[in-house]
Amino acid sequence: MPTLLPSPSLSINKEPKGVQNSLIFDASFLQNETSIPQQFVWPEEEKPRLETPLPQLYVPPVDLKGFFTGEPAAVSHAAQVVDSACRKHGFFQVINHGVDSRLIKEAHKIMDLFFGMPLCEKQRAQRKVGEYCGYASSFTGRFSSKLPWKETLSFRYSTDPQCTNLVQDYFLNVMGEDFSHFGRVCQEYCEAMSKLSLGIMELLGVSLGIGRSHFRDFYEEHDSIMRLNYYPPCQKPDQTLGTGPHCDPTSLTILHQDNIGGLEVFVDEKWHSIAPCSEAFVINIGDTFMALSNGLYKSCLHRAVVNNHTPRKSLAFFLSPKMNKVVCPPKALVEDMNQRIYPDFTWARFLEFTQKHYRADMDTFEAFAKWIQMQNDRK
Ligand SMILES: O=C(O)CCC(=O)C(=O)O
Repeated sequence: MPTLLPSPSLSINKEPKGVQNSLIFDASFLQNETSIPQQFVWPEEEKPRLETPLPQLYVPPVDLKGFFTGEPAAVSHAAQVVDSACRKHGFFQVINHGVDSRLIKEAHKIMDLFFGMPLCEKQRAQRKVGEYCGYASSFTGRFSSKLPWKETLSFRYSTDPQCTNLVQDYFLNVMGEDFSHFGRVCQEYCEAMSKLSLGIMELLGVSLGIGRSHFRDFYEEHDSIMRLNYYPPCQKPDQTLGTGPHCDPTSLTILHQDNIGGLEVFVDEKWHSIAPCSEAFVINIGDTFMALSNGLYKSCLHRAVVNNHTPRKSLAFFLSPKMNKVVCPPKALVEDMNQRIYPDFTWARFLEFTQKHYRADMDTFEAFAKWIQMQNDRK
């Protein structure tokens, strides 16, 4: 096994005496390393099997144009396709979604610029401990393990009237004037995602038989997260993962992946790949919407693999309700045959829980319920 030696890729922070030295992921160097640090090597049973191509998951493309215009046959077809995909695994794709392809291309372009900068430049937006916004790459201590082979840049998008230029202002504050174009593109992209997510909420309302407005109204005000994922090449792609297996705790994810491929979904006890399609967004249901649909729609385990030749990019918009909104399924989805399975909760509480305790191999809501109980007992 390679030893973790100080190198240009792994800048050593000299911590105060008694605190473990830490090492930071610098893609510009690490992508050429043939022996990858132990912290990035995943256990045998979780490593991706790259020698044989995975079966492809059929993720039905849903044509949103007809749905948005309200053409009855198109509405009923879209609802039926979404319903069957969401009951099985929660993944589908949308095409003719109304998001300008020039905006998507521009977003990919500025990602290349950002992640292509030297590490010290990117670190101007460094994520602070306990926060979810900012630039993050793996931070390795001696005992860290199963680290993802990627860099990310995350920021908040909110519909709060006080936050009209939240994204743009964020970049202006942390990166300065030179990043005003970058901030504008990210702001515009989030606005497009916000609009699209509300359209998809209408579709989910129709597919669940409760009408267009219920979920749209629920999410009309939202407090969401945008994350740019950048996966540098890795010389040992069969030993590591770009994003480890996880379910999204949020409500709905809208993902745009470039044409490299790497997204995989765990369905019927097997990993399946999702072929990239630049005209489509991949949509998946998150844990919060699974609870809101009273378990009818599934939030499914997924991950991303890396390769040894080309960087891969994806843009993920995670729709979430306002922090204090109580997540409770509509009465029409609760009946004798389909009793309540999840407790009422606010997104703020669930977010806190997932940030502190999330593990891919646990039953999230069982653990969440125990955590709430424990906190109540302490009062
Ligand atoms: O990059 C991808 O394809 C998946 C990203 C993802 O699952 C995430 O950011 O949570």
